[in-house]
Amino acid sequence: MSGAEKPDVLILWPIRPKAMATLEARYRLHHYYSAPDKAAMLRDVGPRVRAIVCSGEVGPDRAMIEACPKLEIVACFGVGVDAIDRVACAERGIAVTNTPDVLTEDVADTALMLLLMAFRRAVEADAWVRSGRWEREGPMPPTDSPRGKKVGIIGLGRIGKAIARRLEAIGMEIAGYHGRHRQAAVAYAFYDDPVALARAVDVLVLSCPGGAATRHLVSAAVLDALGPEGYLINVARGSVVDEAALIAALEEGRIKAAGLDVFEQEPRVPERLRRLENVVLSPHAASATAQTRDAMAQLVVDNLEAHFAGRPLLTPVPPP
Ligand code: NAP
Ligand code: 8YV
Repeated sequence: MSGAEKPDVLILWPIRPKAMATLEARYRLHHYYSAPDKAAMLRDVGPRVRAIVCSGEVGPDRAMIEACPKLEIVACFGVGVDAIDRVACAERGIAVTNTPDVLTEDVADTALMLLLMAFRRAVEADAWVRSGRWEREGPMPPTDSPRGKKVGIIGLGRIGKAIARRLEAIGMEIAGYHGRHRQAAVAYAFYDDPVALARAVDVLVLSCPGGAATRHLVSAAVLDALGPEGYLINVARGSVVDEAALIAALEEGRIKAAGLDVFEQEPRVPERLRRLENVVLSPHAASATAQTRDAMAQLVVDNLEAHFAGRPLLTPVPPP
């Protein structure tokens, strides 16, 4: 492809260095994420843009899609595509791709890590040593054991099942799951009501998509059903939880603790949440190992290559 023919690609989120170098060689990149005047960049290059690279966190809304009349494909560096206005894409026949499977195991590891850190009060234990409390005051009080505790999973898909495997391996019981459908091949109990699932378990794990359909699925009522001995682990999206209700429940001891990788207004995390000792916080990093992020980035590169070569996409997301 000669320089003049290189398709214009708008970059909303810089992916991994090697993949960015490949994209740089093949396309005319427009680095929207770092543009000092984003509106001016969109006005200037929007009419030429044929592809957008975005992430699980930042995707094109309807206004951006409309500003790119030649847009053909949105390649998401992430499996969750809730940041993309997929209805606006479908109306124009714009393809959407994501990065399923390659991140499943690392995200499930993070859910297990957050769960164990919350149960074993790992942040407090670390501070107990560093601050000298161990020397001054002796051993830290005992924590909770996860063994034998009942778990409910909201979103028992690729990641939810990988989490279930890990939790069973450490002796927890998967007592049920919630989703839009009962899964014929799954033996765990299906709950069509998240409140009923929360009432039946000690730990609620979230691994469903974000977006309008799941907004505040975990409400004050769900948290109250989980109860004062209950734990919440969220590797899904911040939007799935009513964060104000969660903060109140944690502050008032109406649930015991939480492990959170995702938040409603990332990267802003409310001060009240940051002050709490019964919460473990992670900066939306569940897939963030160098190896997995490289595999995700390669899928972005490969999907764009397939699209511009007229070949089938590797990981297309069906229209909503
Ligand atoms: P998946 O295989 O498509 O699984 C999604 C699961 O959620 C399915 O079991 C689905 O079951 C359920 N679900 C879909 N819509 C729902 C709704 N409205 N209410 C309740 N359940 C619903 O996807 P995956 O690869 O496991 O990824 C799941 C999600 O994890 C992503 O969409 C993303 O939000 C999140 N994620 C987060 C990170 C991170 O960095 N923290 C990384 C990767 C992924 P039904 O079809 O029966 O509803
Ligand atoms: C990433 C994610 O944090 O895959 C997803 O849905 O949220 C994560 O893997 C993100 O997409 C990379 O910025």
